[in-house]
Amino acid sequence: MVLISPVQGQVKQGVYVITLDNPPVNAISISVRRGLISAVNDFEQSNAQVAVLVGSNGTFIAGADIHEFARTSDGPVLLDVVRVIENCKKPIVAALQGAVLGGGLEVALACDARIAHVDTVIGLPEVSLGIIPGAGGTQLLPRRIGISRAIDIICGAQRLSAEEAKHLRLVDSVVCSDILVAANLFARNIEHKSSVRDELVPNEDPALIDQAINRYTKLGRCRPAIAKAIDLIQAAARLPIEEGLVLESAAFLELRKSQEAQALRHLFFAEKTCRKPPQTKEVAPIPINTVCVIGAGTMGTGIAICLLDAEFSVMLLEQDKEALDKGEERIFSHYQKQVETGKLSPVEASKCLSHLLCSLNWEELAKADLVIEAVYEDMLVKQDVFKKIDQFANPNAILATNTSYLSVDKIALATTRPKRVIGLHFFSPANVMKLLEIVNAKQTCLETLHAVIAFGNRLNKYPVVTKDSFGFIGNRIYNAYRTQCEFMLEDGAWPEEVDAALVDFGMAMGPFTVADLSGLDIAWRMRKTQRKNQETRYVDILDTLCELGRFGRKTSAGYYDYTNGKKQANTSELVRQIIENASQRRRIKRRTLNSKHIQNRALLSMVNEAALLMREGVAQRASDIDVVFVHGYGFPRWQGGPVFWARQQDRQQLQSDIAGLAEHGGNSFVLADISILFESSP
Ligand code: T1G
Repeated sequence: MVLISPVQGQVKQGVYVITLDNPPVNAISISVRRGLISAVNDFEQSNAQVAVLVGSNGTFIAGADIHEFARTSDGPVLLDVVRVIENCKKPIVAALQGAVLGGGLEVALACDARIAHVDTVIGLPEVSLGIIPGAGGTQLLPRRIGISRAIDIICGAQRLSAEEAKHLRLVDSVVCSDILVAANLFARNIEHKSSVRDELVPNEDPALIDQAINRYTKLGRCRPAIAKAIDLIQAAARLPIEEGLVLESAAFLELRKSQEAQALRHLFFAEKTCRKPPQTKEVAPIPINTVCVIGAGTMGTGIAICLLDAEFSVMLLEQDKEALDKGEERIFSHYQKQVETGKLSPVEASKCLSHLLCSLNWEELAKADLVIEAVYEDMLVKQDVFKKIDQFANPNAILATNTSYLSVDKIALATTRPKRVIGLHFFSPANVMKLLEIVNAKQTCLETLHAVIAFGNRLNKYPVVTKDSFGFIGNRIYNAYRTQCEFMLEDGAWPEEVDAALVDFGMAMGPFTVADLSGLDIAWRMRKTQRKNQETRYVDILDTLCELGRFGRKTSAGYYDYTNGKKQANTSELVRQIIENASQRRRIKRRTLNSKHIQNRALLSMVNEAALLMREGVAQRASDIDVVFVHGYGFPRWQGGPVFWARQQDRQQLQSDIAGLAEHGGNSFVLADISILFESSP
């Protein structure tokens, strides 16, 4: 079998055109590296005096091939390609379009000029993968744009437009026409090489550099790639480029092996995978352009804003005029704030708002392709609303509920079209959180499922499909984790100790701080509707707090006390007494639990529940569970998610540690066989 190189070179009207074709994004794999080196050498031997490097598939180069990072491959590295381009005796012009990211920008900077199509996106986002630019980016970029801007772009993983890049002299010209024609024209007039590597880092005010460093050293913990990038960018000002490149290569190889980089790579692919609909027979698409949101409360208006941002036509429907006016006001003030903070221009904001219709008239429903119900979280209320929706909505419309734990199967039975009913569990604030749980009910048809997955992707969310099961994926795991943390309160820990241990692990907030934030009364109300099984260890600390009217931040008292909205670091004597009474009632002799113990029990409870969800078929893929917990519950990205964390442990030891949870959980604890987390597709 003849392997055709993904890189072809040929002379066209006196210009040597090097075309890179490695779909879908021209990632630089080993065959691309070999092909580029061979094409540049061939160009050098040819009669052509100038070359143009262009990508197929509507893009330049999206970077090194991330699939290759997990293995060491022999053959040339990307820095070898950069050097061959820089040392070529004749000039090479880069024709930029689509994505010019990571190694793609490093290759472009090695060229002698860069012409960019107006729609090009340019950047060095490697820190998002826990690594740093490894083919000269930390040394070339500051030579062209200075230290402080290079720190912003590399440590902030910033993606620049073509015009922004031109402003920084990263591209020589921006065109709206065919990029290859424009680059060829430019190439004919280029007279000599001009390599970025020969430039010196421009002098700049040290205060600007310090400010840039401060902007990123505070950014999140466990970000060794950011710290290393700052060191290397600053080194560019004092070291000859070859010395800087040696340091950069060593750091790149070290970071690439790091647990953080492996975790971030795992998430990169997990996020792509969850966006793909089930691979099945051809499915007739159901176009969604007009969406009706029912309920103008916090969730309803958050969902409406999310839809307006994605340029859907939105109808916000309420049955109560006052509630509708409040909801409309909430949306308008959101866009006003976006303009005040410069996130949107007045024109952009009014364009979004022009797609909004607020109404009390249910007849409007007939225009919607998709109806999203976001009313009070009560089964009877939702079933009534769905009966009404079913009457007014057009026959092809998809009907979705935003329920966070109620049965979508049951809600579907309230309609005459269960095949068109599905769950769309948005997370609050809906216009910010990227997770969208799609609840695929028993009668939901494939067309409906595919349509809402495409809808979720258009909202730029991660649409994770779950079966209809209490708590779906995220709340089910969160409930297990939160229950284990409550056990630890009775066993001897204070809320601030549990919260601190989990924040130390990397969670955005501890469970008791989260509980106070969301309101203890919500969980209290739900607990009262659930049958108590005597076998189950039930911690009633939250109930006692609620009976005292301590609902959390909104009542300035919950697990913690709040003064002027500020949380007191330690729990009060009253709360500690409530906790000690709970321990006494259970005849538990309280003992000190250290941070590691707290972290382990919390994580083990998540892993056990994840395995149960996989066994029950509620989650389709183990990697989906990581996407859910990172994007919905603040699990630290650099730890990869509960499943990724489990896969880093010794499997036998992990299974035995999880079995140990049974001593805390009583007879109701269901022990999972966690092997499924190691077997299922990534
Ligand atoms: N390597 C391998 N595959 C990649 C890839 C990459 N760099 N980028 C994207 N893909 C795949 C992706 O998995 C998906 O595959 C398909 O392309 C479409 O992606 C030495 C070391 C380019 C803006 O971080 O930001 O260079 O699921 O669904 O929405 O210094 O992908 O279809 O099989 O996202 O149009 C630095 C990461 C690498 C860029 C396109 N580069 N990619 O977005 O499509 S490190 C990046 C993106 C590096 C050097 C260092 C986006 C995109 P599949 P997609 P999209």
